Amino acid sequence: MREIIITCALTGSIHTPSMSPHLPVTADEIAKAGVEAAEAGASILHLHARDPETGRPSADPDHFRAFLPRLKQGCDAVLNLSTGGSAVMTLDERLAAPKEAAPEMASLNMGTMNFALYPMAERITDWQHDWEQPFLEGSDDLVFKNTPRDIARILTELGQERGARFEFECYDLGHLYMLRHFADRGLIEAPFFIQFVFGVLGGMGPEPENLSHMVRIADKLFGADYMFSVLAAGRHQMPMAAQAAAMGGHVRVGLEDSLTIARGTLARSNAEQVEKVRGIVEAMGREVVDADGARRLLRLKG
Ligand code: KMH
Ligand code: ZN
Repeated sequence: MREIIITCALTGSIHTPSMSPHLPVTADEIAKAGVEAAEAGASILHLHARDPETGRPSADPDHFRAFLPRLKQGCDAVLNLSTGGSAVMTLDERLAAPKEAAPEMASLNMGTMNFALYPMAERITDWQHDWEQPFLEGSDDLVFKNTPRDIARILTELGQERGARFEFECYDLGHLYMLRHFADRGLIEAPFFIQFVFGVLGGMGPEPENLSHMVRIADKLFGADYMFSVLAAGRHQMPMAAQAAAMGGHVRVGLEDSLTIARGTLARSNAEQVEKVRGIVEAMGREVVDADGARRLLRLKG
């Protein structure tokens, strides 16, 4: 495929404000980061909210309401609300804001897994040893719960009842079989937009062989009915994006996934990462689509 979608994940729930002064936290910062990322070439914005007082990840619909209208007004990008939230939120909490907002797109994590954050942080701190890691304490006992019943509920309440389509987050091979199961149950329709996630301890490691194998099995399970995108944590972000682009896939960048722009250098903004990945994929002959291009490719409700 010549056309390529760039997703930008603006803030997430893993990094803390003390790790980078550029991580967007307030509604103003998230809205500004999203508009800039869209101007730089991101056609999808993957969104989490934060409590502006503490910087902590938030599931509070008020915190989403504070930036969603501004993003809609300021850019045309597809708004993709996380249903993953953070591993310490309940599913009811994770679903509250997406149900209210009824977005075109939502993330959907395809299995229950460990979600350990120490090694991710270590990979980041390979380059910046003095960063604080306050809320990472205790992450060696976190279970990110996404049971088949949870997945079915998200598909029903956001997909069937509100018309959202999904970024299917697959951290491991078994998640592809879970996706096939839901396709067989008739709860999802092609084309499936699969986000391969690399570098979370509990999921697959950021090895080129893992991406090749995921694509090989996805080809067997879904044939022409799917597209893939790649996100990789920390310093693996750009190399794995380049591999995805070389293999005909789409790419995701953003400060949710990596705080740096190069070895030892913090990214000054989400847009800076979008510009960088755009340069890489265009140099490889791929054509970055705008938001309407992404809507067409992914058959979004618009
Ligand atoms: N933070 C990423 C590793 C979600 O928001 O649904 C995965 C993610 C999950 O983006
Ligand atoms: Zn996310």
